[in-house]
Amino acid sequence: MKTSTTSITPLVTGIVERTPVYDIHTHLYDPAFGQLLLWGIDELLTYHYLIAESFRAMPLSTDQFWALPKSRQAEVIWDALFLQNSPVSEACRGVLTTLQRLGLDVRRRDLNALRQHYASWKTEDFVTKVLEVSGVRKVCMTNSPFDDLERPVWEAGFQRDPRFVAALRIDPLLLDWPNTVPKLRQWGYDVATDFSGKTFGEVRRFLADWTRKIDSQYCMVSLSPDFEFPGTGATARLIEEVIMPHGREHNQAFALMIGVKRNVNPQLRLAGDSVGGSDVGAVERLCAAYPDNKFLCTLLAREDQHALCVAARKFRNLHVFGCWWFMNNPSLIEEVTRMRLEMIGLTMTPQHSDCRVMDQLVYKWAHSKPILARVLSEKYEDLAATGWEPSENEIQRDVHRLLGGALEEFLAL
Ligand code: RAT
Ligand code: ZN
Repeated sequence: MKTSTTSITPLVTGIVERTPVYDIHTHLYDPAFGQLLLWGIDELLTYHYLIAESFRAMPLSTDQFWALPKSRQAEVIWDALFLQNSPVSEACRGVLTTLQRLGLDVRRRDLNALRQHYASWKTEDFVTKVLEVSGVRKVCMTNSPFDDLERPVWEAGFQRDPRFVAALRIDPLLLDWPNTVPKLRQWGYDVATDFSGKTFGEVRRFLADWTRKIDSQYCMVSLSPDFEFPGTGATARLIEEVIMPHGREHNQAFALMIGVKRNVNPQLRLAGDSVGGSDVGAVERLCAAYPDNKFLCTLLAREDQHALCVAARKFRNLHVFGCWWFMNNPSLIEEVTRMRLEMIGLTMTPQHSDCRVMDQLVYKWAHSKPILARVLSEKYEDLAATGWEPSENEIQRDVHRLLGGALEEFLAL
């Protein structure tokens, strides 16, 4: 059955709302990881996006702030960003959307009442509730064998929760090779700082072991604006000799998240990173040099988004994803999603959540989905004006693709 053009927006909105999401990049954990899976009101309030904003609005010095226990940090952020100012920023609004959709009453502005409400939940039930409320069917974690809290959990083994899939994060390997060598040696891999002997083969064995151990969906790294390829440093060398052959052998796409300037303000700790323009040419050269490898890419700088779309038009082995971090604001999501649909159609993943706190799934998707519905409706209306009216089935198919299905297809190829 064809739909009439006048009803397209409500229809699309309903389909987008109901279509379950595969969230392809988060910092959430399978509940088996215990304390590593963050959730609750104090975690929401001490999200690093809010920490960065709160320093602009509160009287404490950074040293005074960091000396506080987490519950006090949450209180001073609540005071600075919610009570002393109206919480209009995207990250602040996100806290309120989350609480509201979880059934809490935000009108009283009472942090302790919110805490009491949270106290009645158990982790397992809370995870299920959040996945249900946010409409998320599957969550991709970020899994680092170099994380001393995470590694032992994998090594001990556990019963996997099928709603949480893994992705292998390898920043220390590619960005801090000299300090990674001793670790690899300690774990039984015969590697040398100067890449001599069996080094490349041994790093491949390390990646293969972890890819299998965690059942990795893809392999990922975040890179600074000055990332170049080809290059003479350890990063480019390891990409050529290790990551590329590993990717082909184990069908592991290589996800590049480029544009983060780490630690521009060290006093802010995890909240102290910034943004810089990247060289999209480096991504194009990788895609051209390795046509049998698959690449995922998201860029942090707004000004790089157009060039990345152009690159994706040239390389079918490049899958563009997400509005990452500083891009994850309604005005920018709308602009970028519209541009991507216009330039590469449905062969991309417009959004991922990057959640660090379980509850955030609720707001990240509640805020992004209406934008996607709006932009998509506009595009269908443009089609309908030609007489090409999309059917309900076609819309469902398209939306499934945009909410994770396209990535699943790309990775399965
Ligand atoms: O978005 C974030 O929370 C950042 O801190 C980073 O973790 C970033 O998403 C990354 O994966 O490096
Ligand atoms: Zn991330």
